[in-house]
Amino acid sequence: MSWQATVLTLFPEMFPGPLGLSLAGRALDGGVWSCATHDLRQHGLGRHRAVDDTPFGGGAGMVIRADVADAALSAIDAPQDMPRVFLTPRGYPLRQKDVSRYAQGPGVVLICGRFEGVDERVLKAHSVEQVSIGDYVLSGGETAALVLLDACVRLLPGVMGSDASGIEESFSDGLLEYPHYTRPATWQGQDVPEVLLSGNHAAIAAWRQKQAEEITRERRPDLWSAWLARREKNEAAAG
Ligand code: 6GU
Repeated sequence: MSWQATVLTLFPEMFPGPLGLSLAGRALDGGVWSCATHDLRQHGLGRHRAVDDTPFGGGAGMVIRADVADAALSAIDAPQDMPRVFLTPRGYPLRQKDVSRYAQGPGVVLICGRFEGVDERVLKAHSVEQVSIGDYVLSGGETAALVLLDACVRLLPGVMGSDASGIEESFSDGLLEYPHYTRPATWQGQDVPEVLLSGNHAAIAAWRQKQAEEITRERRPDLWSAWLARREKNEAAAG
């Protein structure tokens, strides 16, 4: 049984988009995963197939109607244990652990909103998780859905080379990665850090660890604090 993505959207032609190319595209062609779309408009009401309406309480924008979203969610053929995920800037932040959980399951049903969002009642009724991919606003959930799918598909068995698990670990240990260099050893007057040419594997590992720590402290104080706290806890536990 292959991993199954089902996407509810007003723009089905946006899928698989860039995920039809490269590694994800090869895995799609090879049947490792599938990507089905359902056009929300098919469940729209009246001559204009309206999917949205004005918000109760007033305010700007439009909201996707509960009855329309419910009809779309009820029409899809996905097992009950498959997560339903609504992509919204109001959601819980998407983390690697969430991606890993999705990738390990049978697949995901993704709901892409436009406008101001979807009536909250239908999200509750269908136990829909709400997820955001970062602190900026996109014009719709579709590009966020593509990001989520990319992150999941690369974890599916056979999609990436054997180095995939290593790349994963380096992020899930809580630090950003150290910088990389290749030939030429001198380029426009800049030398590669000498230790990397030394052949001293212990010294290289120590240099990379220090770089990872410094870069994390500088760029991501949030990750750095969490990493420090975890290290202290581990040291306490080790006695
Ligand atoms: Cl999931 N959707 C939209 N529209 N904007 C976002 C987002 C999602 N995550 C961050 N910004």
